[in-house]
Amino acid sequence: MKTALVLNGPNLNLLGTREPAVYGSATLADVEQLCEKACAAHGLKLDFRQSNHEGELVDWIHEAGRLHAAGTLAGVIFNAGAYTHTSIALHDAIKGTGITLIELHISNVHAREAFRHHSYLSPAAKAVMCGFGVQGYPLAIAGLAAMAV
Ligand code: CA2
Repeated sequence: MKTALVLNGPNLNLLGTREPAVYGSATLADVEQLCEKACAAHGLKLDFRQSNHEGELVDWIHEAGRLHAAGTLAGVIFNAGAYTHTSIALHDAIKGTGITLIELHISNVHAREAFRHHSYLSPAAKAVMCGFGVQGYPLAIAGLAAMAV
């Protein structure tokens, strides 16, 4: 059984506690449950993580690269939060790993402030999903499963 690695970046631990008009009322624990259910439906094993630290996210992408090389990774779903718009380090980490990575955003970043319209991750991602609320996570897992066949 291959692993779907779901990575969440800075401040996503606050999900459900503030800004419900933008991000909804589900907590990150609720999102993990949605992902568990979707992975079970698609025969994948879930590894779900969150970090507020750019370097830790870089380390996790490197780890995903090793799992990919070992043939045990289905892919990565990555909500990098605000690092999406700032991090060349995350771009560099993804590039060249060969992993299937889906960039995900809960909100429609293109309908928000101009500084959210540019992503350093999109050029290194296989696919990009945004604006589906937290339902984007199980939808992205279904997409990952469909790409794997
Ligand atoms: O829409 C998304 O998922 C974002 O990746 C969320 C990031 C934001 O910087 C991106 O532009 C779009 C922010 C994550 C912070 O999440 C919070 C959730 C609830 C309360 C406070 C922050």
